[in-house]
Amino acid sequence: MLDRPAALVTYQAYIDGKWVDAKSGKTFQSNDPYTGEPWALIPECDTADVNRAVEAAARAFETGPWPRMTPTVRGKVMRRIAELTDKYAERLAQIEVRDNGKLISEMAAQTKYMSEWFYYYGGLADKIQGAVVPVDRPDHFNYILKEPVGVCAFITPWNSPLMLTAWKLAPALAAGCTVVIKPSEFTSASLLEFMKLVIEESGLPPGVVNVVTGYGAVTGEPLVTHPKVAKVAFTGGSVTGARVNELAAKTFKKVSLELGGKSPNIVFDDCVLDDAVSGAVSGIFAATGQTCIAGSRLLLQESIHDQFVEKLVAMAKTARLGDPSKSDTQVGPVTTPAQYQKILSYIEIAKGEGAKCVLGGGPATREDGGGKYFVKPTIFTDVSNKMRIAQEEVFGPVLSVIKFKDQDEAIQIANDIAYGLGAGVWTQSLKRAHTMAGRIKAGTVWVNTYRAVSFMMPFGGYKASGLGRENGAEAIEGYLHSKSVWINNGSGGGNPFIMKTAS
Ligand code: TXE
Repeated sequence: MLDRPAALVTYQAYIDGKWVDAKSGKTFQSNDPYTGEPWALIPECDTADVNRAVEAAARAFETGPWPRMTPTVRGKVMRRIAELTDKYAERLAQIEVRDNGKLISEMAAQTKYMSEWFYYYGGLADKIQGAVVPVDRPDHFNYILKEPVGVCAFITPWNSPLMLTAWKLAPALAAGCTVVIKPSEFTSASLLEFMKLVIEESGLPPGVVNVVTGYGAVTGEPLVTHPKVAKVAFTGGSVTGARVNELAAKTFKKVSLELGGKSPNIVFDDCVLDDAVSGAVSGIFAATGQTCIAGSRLLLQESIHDQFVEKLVAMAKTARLGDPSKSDTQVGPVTTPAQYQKILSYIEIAKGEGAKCVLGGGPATREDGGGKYFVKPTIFTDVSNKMRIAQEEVFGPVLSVIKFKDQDEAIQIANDIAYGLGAGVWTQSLKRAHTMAGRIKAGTVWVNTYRAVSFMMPFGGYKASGLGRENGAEAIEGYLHSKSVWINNGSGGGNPFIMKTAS
């Protein structure tokens, strides 16, 4: 269990290798979602601080050693970052639990696994290769140079603060970019600890990674609009993502967006029932449902619907609510008061729409094992895909169960949504598994599993779930320019008034 000292911990921002207060001297409080009490003071950075951080990152990119050192040496520094991440994984997990209320069992696994991103992309640093292209012009030698894009801005959310930063930071560093990160105002502490324990100790040159803390409009907007930022990588809600995309477009930045979801978890009558029940529970109640990949629409084939719901309710009912820092807790608090209110309001919307609440359906009090910001694991049946509870992201422990007749109807319902982040399929038929994987419009399809992610597999969304991909070898392309180089080894002759195309 976490030791929760009463005194507030004071943090500083990290700019150009130095710990600094916001220029205005302003701070704001970060709350422990389990107790509802403030536990940390975070600097409230504004445009002046953002400008300082971007200038530092720009200097580090234009004249500093990081983009200039050999990629092999860059890879070695990244391996050091990975080793230090491993070393401090437990400490970082504890801070995340204190700041966002996720379970220690989940966060400890996450922070431990996080080092793999730095090992993997550190290993890729000296495998970023251009190409020689046999262009169809005599006497020409052509090649493609891969170059880092420059200063990158990361805007990150509160649900997995460090992990979602690592997904961006590791490929950016491997490419030779420099970075300014703005974490969520609800969960800044773990990143600041990461800077102290890992980045400072790793020997990364000053200015390569900077952190400014604060609110979206005050800190985030000056960052995503700064003319010296070349790329924005954002994870958060779709509405904010659209705004960030619009702002970044004005100065033609590269943008990647990992946004919301309303993922279908589809169960066919030929599945292994107990596995699918467990997969449905994990899809929606793990992390208190506060994940972009939550399997929040459970599509059940009508022939197994009643039996499945019975088993599902029986399993979900046993979930142990409580202190997220206890290793046997299964459902923790909601991270923010606003999110708590949002979840409760969606429960009321679902009831008003005529969905049938078969489990939960409101706040969980201390008597239920909960506390201040706890919501009971909630299941609605008799949901139609047209209802708001089926179409809109709740981001909480609220499951909508929708019936389907056959495979075609399952596909139609699965794709009839603005989002396309993930999907689960439960079947023992190999043919059906491949057909579903091909026909579902989502960035990830899991068959007979759910919520699996790896640094080696691309992750991202279709439609309102985002732009671009993180993870896997291809993610590094998002941090690179391809430059075409043309060397004419022949004469300079030819008609100067027409474009030089193939001879
Ligand atoms: O996220 P926001 P919020 C969803 C979830 C949740 C909703 C709102 O449904 O209920 O989004 O949550 C920064 N310019 N997800 O408000 O606003 C902000 O400071 C630049 C899904 O917490 O998306 C934070 O750092 N930056 C999700 C980050 O954007 C701005 C994870 C994300 O905040 C900004 C979290 C602006 N104008 C919430 N406004 C997922 N898909 O994983 C805000 N920010």
